Amino acid sequence: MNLKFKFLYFFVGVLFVFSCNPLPITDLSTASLIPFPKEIKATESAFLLTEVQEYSVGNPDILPIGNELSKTWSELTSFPIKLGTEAPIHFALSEQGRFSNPEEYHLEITKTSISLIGASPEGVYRGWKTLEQLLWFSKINDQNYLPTGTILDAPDYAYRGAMLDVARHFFSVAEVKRYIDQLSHYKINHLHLHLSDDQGWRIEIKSWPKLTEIGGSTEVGGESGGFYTQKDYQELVAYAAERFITIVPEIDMPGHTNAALASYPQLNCNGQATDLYEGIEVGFSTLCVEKAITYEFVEDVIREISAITPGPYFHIGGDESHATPEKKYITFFNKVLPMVDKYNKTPFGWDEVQLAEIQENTVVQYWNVAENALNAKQKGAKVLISPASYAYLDMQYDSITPLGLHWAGYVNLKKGYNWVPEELVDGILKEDIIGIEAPLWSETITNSDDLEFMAFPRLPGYAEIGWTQKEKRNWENYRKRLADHGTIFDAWGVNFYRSSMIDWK
Ligand code: TNX
Repeated sequence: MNLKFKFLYFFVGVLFVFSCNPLPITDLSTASLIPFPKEIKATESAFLLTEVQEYSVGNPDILPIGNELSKTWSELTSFPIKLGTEAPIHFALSEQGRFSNPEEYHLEITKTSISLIGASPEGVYRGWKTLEQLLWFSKINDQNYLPTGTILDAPDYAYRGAMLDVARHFFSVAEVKRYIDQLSHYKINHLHLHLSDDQGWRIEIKSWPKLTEIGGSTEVGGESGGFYTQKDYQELVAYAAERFITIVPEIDMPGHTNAALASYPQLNCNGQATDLYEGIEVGFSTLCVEKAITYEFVEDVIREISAITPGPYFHIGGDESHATPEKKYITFFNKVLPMVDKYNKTPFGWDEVQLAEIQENTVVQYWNVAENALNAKQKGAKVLISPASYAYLDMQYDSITPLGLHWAGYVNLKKGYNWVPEELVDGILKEDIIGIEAPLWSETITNSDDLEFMAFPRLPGYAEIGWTQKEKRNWENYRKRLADHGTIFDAWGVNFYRSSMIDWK
């Protein structure tokens, strides 16, 4: 062959290599998604992140999610995308009636497009969080593409919650927002705030200002405590709502009320204010059930908080009221539960509250006594599953965990993950359960670092128990996926516990 032809062949060869650079073969079905989706079909090709400049949204209601998409896309891929029309990345709402669950979504990634369709803005948001995890995996694996395929997804349980005790130790607005961000990544949709306890009253009540002035002034260990103004609280509610998370406010009563009893002498049967309390004992305080002023107080609190809470629930506590005789406890809640209805909220209480005349709309949070959960069901109430021995984020992982308690046992990663809400209590069936919640009590937890050490990596496991059907959950598979999330926790700066059960990367 003469030299001219050799050159030509070489030139054509080079062109071929550059123009037909084959796309990588991928497998969307093995992506380390948490919570794991209902249905994944892989189409084994790739969507190149380098080739998009625009996204579009099909409805103004989902513009804020589009904004979040473009911000995160730029950060994770370093290729900015901006809002356009008929762009290759498109977020939209489904036509009426296509999906039955408001959180349902359909994500389709092809070689040239990404389409995310949600039953509602909430559904789009949940799907966006799936896409966001895929973007993270591309980043941590140094890949400039996403795997192709389709994901059809919807949650198993409607309520997937976390609880934060801001009473034993106060957490600032910024710290709570940081937790809300973390929860949103795992499709958690409720944050229950335990706003009062013996050691602190943490929310401004305008008609009873000393609650925060005095009752908010300390915390466990005697630090200066703190509280949310109603404005702060509304800011948290709004921040959570942007992430499709509903705040559930709790005012614990009639026990766990020393902070209120120290603030107002008239709430005590003997008319004398108690001392502020900085220890961690439980069960010694009670509101004075006989006094009329107790009910004026409780109603004012329910009214003021309900007025700034758009979510449907008001949690009235009711746990460990050991200083309230049972008859009085029942009298108290028979008066208080209708007040919650009066301010158009659904009453929520710890499992003991079933002793009172609960109505069918009540949600009973099973944390300790199975019989309470069963009785609640028999009375027609719904049950939220939060068993201390499986789902308490303040339980130590093992005997050498530097933070936390162990009265309900140690909860290592496998124990925390490997259980089924509807198989926990004989007689409590799936249809009786609204969902699951993982509470974090803060006797030993003082800041975001501590919080994250206890919540991560257990929290994603609870998110998966609430979202993913039990047939799709498997510890061996989960522990592999979680290992990839460790790299993401590091990138977020999350102080997580490096359990030896996981082969962290
Ligand atoms: C029990 S759980 C409590 C809390 C404590 C927690 C510590 C529940 C309804 N009551 O007052 O903070 O144990 O794990």
